[in-house]
Amino acid sequence: MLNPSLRPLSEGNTDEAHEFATEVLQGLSRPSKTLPCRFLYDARGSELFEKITRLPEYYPTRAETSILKAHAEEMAADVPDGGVLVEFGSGSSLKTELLLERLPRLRAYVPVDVSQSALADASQRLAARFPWLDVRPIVADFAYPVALPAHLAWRHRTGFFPGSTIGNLMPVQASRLLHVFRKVLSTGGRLIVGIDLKKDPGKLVRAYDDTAGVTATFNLNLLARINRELGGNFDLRAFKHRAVYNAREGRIEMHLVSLKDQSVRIRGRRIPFRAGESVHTENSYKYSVAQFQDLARSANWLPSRVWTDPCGLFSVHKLISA
Ligand code: AVJ
Repeated sequence: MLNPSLRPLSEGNTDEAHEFATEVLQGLSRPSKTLPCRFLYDARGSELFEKITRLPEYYPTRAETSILKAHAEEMAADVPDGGVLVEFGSGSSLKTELLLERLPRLRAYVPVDVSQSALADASQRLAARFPWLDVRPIVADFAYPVALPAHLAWRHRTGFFPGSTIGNLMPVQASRLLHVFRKVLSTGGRLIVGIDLKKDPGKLVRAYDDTAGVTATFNLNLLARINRELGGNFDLRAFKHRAVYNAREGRIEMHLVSLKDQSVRIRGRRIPFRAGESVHTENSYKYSVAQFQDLARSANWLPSRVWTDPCGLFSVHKLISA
């Protein structure tokens, strides 16, 4: 064991399995069927998403990484010596290394994630690579305010939320999340947040419906997960992945479309599907720079700088807590 601080602290304790069952049955009982997108990311789903990030059609990860590589110096410039970097939904913390390389006088790094194993792996790797850094992982859902370890309480905080994860949320929920981050990061705190930009709908749809079918497998894994964990009997060949751009809402939508009239049993309940009926599984909102700045202002953040890649595919914003 390296350092006892690397053992992730746990906050809250949701009953995952029970919650999964309840929300699946609720979502599939609605007139327009839905399944919450956070359940896409079990171990298999996270592995498939990792594969998505390497697909030729899926530009966001590469575009954001190129922005971080080109501008990490400027992003790190006003993080004060002795400050703390808090990452929300840190996962494998790969992009974070690009910032940490530029922050030799950072005091502590606090990755927050629901996956205890991802946190433990990333924390060990970062502690080895940046030995001066106090790495303090917290197992928690970033949708709720987390308390930083007491010895870091008074230090300046910078938040990091890359990956366009905020695009999963409806704008009102995104605004609420930015309010929560303000609470965690305090007045004067900073937030560096990545968000995908609006662009040609054809390019967007191809990014979410790749020719190799990885995104289809990722989406269908949600049904496989219901079969595995809730004893469901979905026939995965009787549902088809569909990605559409909803221009009115400014979002990519992922759906699973029933290819025939059928019914499925889940936890002893029978759920009917008509041919062509769809289950809405995920949204990925796209923002112009001005739209995202308006969203930030709605949550009392002051837009500061914005960086984009040369092709204008993706944006990284720096916000200052008002
Ligand atoms: C992880 C939410 C950023 O919206 O681009 C990718 C999820 N879903 N392909 C995105 C996703 C299908 C991804 N985020």
